[in-house]
Amino acid sequence: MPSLEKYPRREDERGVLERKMKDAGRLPPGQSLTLKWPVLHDGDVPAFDPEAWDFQVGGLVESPATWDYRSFMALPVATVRSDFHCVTRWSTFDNEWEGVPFREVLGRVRPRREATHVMVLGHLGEDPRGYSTNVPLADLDRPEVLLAFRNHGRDLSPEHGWPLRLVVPHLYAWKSCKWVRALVFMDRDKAGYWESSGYHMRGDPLREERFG
Ligand SMILES: Nc1nc2c(c(=O)[nH]1)N[C@H]1C(S)=C(S)[C@@H](COP(=O)(O)O)O[C@H]1N2
Ligand SMILES: [Mo]
Repeated sequence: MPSLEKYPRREDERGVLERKMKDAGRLPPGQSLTLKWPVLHDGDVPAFDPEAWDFQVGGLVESPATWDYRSFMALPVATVRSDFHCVTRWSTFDNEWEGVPFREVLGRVRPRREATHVMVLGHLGEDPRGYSTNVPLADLDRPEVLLAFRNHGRDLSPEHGWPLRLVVPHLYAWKSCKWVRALVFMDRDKAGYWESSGYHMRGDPLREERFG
């Protein structure tokens, strides 16, 4: 009899990895591991024009800033390995992201004392500020939060957010705004795109903060 172990089925591999993540406390409740990297967003994938692209930071900061593409890409970069949890119940693990640490931006714009939350704005179809998601400042002021442009050593594909996306690994993935273009610092929490239709204001997957 030929050994079946020579021909592991993909589902077995998936199940084994999922069990491993569950045992390690890394699989949030109600989530399942996928070996694929699904594409999920509202609207069309935007075209990228490096001449027109900019990244704007305003609201309650000491030094509002606008970077063009070249100057943003000149900021310090880091590589972070992290997990990713979509509220539609799939999770991916040990994703290697490369990008500008969010803290590099914080250090340059210097949030004012009153700033408690950030509205993150990104493309929705043709509108460069059409998608939005609100995130507590404390959840962005962490070393693993990146403004990312590469995944596993490769430039992001357009559908995964090229040229720049936010990655907030410890919150549900709708907070990880693709095609990110602007940040607005606020002194209170305000609902973004999905949060306005009932998604949770914070979205911690370990607490299953999906709705409300
Ligand atoms: N601009 C924008 N960013 C977005 C979304 C979106 O609709 N528009 N969807 C979010 C959701 S719900 C998820 S799960 C992740 C998916 O990222 P991926 O397509 O790279 O897997 O992107 C998030 N970022
Ligand atoms: Mo999602």
